[in-house]
Amino acid sequence: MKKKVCGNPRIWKDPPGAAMYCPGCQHPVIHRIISDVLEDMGIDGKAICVLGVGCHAFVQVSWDLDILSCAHGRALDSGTAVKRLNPDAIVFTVQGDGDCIGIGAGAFIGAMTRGEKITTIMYNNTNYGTTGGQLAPTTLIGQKTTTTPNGRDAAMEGYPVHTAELAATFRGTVYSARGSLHNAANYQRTKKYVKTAFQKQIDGVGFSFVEVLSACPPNWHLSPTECLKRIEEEIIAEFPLGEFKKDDGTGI
Ligand SMILES: Cc1ncc(C[n+]2csc(CCOP(=O)(O)OP(=O)(O)O)c2C)c(N)n1
Repeated sequence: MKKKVCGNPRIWKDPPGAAMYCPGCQHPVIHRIISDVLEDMGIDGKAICVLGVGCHAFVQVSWDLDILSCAHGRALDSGTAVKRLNPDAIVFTVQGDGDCIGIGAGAFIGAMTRGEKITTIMYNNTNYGTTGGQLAPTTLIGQKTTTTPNGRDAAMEGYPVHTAELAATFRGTVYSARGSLHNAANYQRTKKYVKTAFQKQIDGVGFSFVEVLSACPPNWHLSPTECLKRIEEEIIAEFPLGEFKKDDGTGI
């Protein structure tokens, strides 16, 4: 039997939309992981992607896939409808941190409360990337953004939200993990998390979630290499990596 050992995934358009991203941005790396996982699992033919608004949503020019673009933050409301009307489809949302746990927090919590059989991949670059790097719920204490020029101050702007840990507290969530891409080992681990999340949807047991840390060189005012160092030394200290929940939907 022939086994493919290199080349682009089936849904990856030629040329892929990676060219739309700033140098060192890791959003297209997450797109690639999702593409590979869908193909490896043989579910790319029945996958439907529901998008929020933001840099993460530029994936629509990379993928040859059924895609629904929604208003900012509303991907999980629309994704709910798509999944309920197409229960055999693999429905997943691609969302930024601002989209998912900022403006879309209500939709996110609603989907987990109902235990929708959807998968969400949240790209956490600790800011609102597209609009110029404003404070997001995930911004670190002390981090300078365009709306916190002196650095995030907990007394003024509150503390960073730990989305993967929060997701794990919902009974309707059966899988929650956080990965990063700052080295090869973590790239592989993140790929495994994405695979497990889709498997939970195939098993039909509930909502599955993966948060992935993503470098944002222009808004962090760092070089791509410095961004990887920041993730390793600073961001993981706030947002630890790993699986926070993995169950079979029985709430155990
Ligand atoms: C209802 C609404 N509010 C605000 C905006 C403006 N807006 C577009 S993208 C964006 C930020 C996206 O940030 P995030 O979700 O973190 O994604 P990233 O760009 O970092 O991938 C905002 C505020 C919008 N398009 N619609």
